[in-house]
Amino acid sequence: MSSLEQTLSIIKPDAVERNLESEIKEMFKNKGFKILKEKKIQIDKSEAEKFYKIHETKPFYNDLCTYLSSGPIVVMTLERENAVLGNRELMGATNPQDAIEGTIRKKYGISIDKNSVHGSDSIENAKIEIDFFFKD
Ligand code: IDP
Ligand code: MG
Repeated sequence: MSSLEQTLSIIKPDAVERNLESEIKEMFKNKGFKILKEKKIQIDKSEAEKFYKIHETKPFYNDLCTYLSSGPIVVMTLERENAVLGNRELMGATNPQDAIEGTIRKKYGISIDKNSVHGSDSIENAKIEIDFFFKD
């Protein structure tokens, strides 16, 4: 069974900094994703801490939040059939070294922390994350 879904994607600072925004959007479009909403913003550290709250007990939490707030990011609502899982597949493994050919992280990721993209990991979290960035 498939169903039309929305997911949140972020092009992270390392990719925006290398001007990879249009290449990455092209990869989404080629896989059938529609970009419903998008904005380029820079968030402050406290917003990054809120966004990544699920990871607050992890040893990398502080560095992760410093990093996400270190430069401009592009946040997008993507829509497609099975968008959540489809985006996770297109992104590839968290560590670019483990990502398979054809994925965004394989192509553009630098390291486990500078891995170029974020994508929601469940339908429930996608709703929360879309609201986080796009609720009026
Ligand atoms: P995901 O982005 O593939 O969903 P998560 O486990 O949700 O991966 O972790 C969120 C982000 O935290 C990752 O994208 C990565 O940038 C960073 N991260 C995850 N694990 C590590 C680690 O072991 N060391 C440093 N950074 C990490
Ligand atoms: Mg995650």
